[in-house]
Amino acid sequence: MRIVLLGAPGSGKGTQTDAIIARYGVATVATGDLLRAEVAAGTELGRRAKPYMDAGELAPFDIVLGMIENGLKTLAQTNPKGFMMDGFPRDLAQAEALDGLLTRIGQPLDIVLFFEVDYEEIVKRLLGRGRADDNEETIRNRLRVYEEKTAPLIDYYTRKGLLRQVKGTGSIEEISQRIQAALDAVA
Ligand code: B4P
Repeated sequence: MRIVLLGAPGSGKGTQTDAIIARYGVATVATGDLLRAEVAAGTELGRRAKPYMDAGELAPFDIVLGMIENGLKTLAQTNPKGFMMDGFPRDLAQAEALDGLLTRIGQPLDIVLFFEVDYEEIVKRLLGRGRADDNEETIRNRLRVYEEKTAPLIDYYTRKGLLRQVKGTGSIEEISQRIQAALDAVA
C-alpha cells in the first residue's frame, strides 16, 4: 500500500506511524525526521535547512526533493508492501513532483489520509512537546504556512479521489482505529 499522511504540524502524523507500520508492513519516509537528522549531523544540507525550520517555514524545495527521491527509490525496490510519506508533500510543487516521481517508478498512491485537528488543540499539543521549533511564535507561523501552502492539497487529492478524512482528536488508540478502518477499505 502507498500512503501519504496529510495534516497540520502537530496533527499527530508522526505519532501514528508506528501503528501503521506494524499493521501494514509499509516503510516510512518522514521529511521532518530526515531534516532533523541532517541538522544534528551538521551536514551542509542541515545547515541550509535549519534557519527555515527554526522559523517554521518550509525548507527549500531542492533539499527536500533530493531526500525524497533517494529515500523513495530505495524503499520502492526493497519493500514490496509499499511506503508511507509523513510530512511530504507540503505544497503543490512538492505534490506535483511526487506525482511525477511515482509515475516514473510505476508506483501510484493508493490513499491520502488527512488528519483533521483544530489549531488551538495543535498549539496546546506542541507547546507541551517542547521540541526546538515548538515555541509559540514558530508554531503560529508553521500553522500560517500550513494554511497557505499545504491545506490546498486537501482539494488536490480530493479531486484525484484519493483523500480520506480522519478525525485527529481523541485518544491515540481511537485515532489508530479510525486510520485502520480507512486503510482496510483500500488494502
Ligand atoms: P514535521 O516534523 O513534519 O512536523 P511535526 O510538528 O512533528 O508534525 P506531526 O504531525 O508529525 O506531529 P506529532 O505526531 O509529532 O516538520 C517540522 C519542520 O520540518 C517543518 O516546520 C519544516 O520546516 C520542515 N519540513 C518537514 N517536511 C518538509 C517538507 N516536505 N518541505 C519543506 N519543509 C519540511 O504530534 C505532535 C504532538 O502531539 C506530540 O507531542 C504528540 O505526543 C501529540 N499528540 C499526537 N497525537 C495526540 C492525541 N491524539 N492527543 C493528544 N496529543 C497528541
